[in-house]
Amino acid sequence: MAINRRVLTLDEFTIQQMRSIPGATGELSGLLRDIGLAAKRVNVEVNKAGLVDILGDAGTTNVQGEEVKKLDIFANNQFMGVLRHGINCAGIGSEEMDDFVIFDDEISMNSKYVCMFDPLDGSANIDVNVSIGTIFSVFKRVTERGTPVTAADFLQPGNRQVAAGYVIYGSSTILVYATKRGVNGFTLDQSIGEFSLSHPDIQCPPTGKIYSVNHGHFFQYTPGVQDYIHACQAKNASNGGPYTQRYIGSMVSDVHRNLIKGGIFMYPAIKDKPGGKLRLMYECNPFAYIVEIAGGVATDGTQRILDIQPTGLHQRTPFYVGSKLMMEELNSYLTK
Ligand code: P6P
Repeated sequence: MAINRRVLTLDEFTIQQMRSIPGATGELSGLLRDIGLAAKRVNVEVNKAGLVDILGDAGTTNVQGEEVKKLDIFANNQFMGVLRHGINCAGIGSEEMDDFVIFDDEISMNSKYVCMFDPLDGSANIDVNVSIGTIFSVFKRVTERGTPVTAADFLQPGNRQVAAGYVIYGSSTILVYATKRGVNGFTLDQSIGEFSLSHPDIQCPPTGKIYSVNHGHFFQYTPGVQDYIHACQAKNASNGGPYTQRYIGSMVSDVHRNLIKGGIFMYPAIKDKPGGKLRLMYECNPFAYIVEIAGGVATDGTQRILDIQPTGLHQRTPFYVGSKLMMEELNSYLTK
């Protein structure tokens, strides 16, 4: 029977990518396949949430002081388990874990990569059936293989990522990942249980008509941010508008939509979050890497997200990301 080569599965795609890179060892491809496996297991639980006792709060709070949902813990355990028992990851940092986790068996310690995860972003939306997602970032370790990883392996600037991606558990389940070779999206084909290439070579449109921000915080934003939001509201057919405001409150969905259609997503600093709400290492760095590879821009309002030298696993940052020309217009307001 002829094999349908038109639609590659994630596994086929990562192996094809590996074959085209001289000297590739296949470890990164294997790591991405491991992440895809864990995402499929999380997807099963997310899709039946509400039918089984996995909704609601776990009765604990995480290092961020936020209520942990049962699905948060399940997702964290899935990604931790697959990577710990795989052969491609030496340790992980997770939103759900106070400190990074060293995989101290001999095979894991000999692995080349470490990962950062937000296992289930937007989990406050779980109980009301709004789409949620997983976000991940991959670094090559800087310490010697064969030894336990250290903080230095994780606290690298985002410009040293070798891959990053996200999974959206929504109307369909899609995994998007980027390497320096490009951004590609894979939709879970339930008939074969495989992520299949659906969005090859994703490019972020240079401009768009969607702006995403929480208007409820408007009076806490700086004048520059407020002026840019007013400029978005004033757009009309004569100056690239009219714009639409879209804000789901689930970062993976908001940024994914704007990546595909063109747009800008903003989470500025506010009074009770002067350093911003979103985390640098496992939310902003991965999306900044993906969007930049796709042709967009990501800053903290003053510098490239990917150039920030991290000082802590869970540090936060103001976050602006999206279409190049829209980000340039935003910057003209922030630097006035
Ligand atoms: P707010 C979800 O909790 C999250 O971390 C992101 O997914 C989302 O973009 C943001 O927070 C929403 O925050 O303050 O607007 O509800």
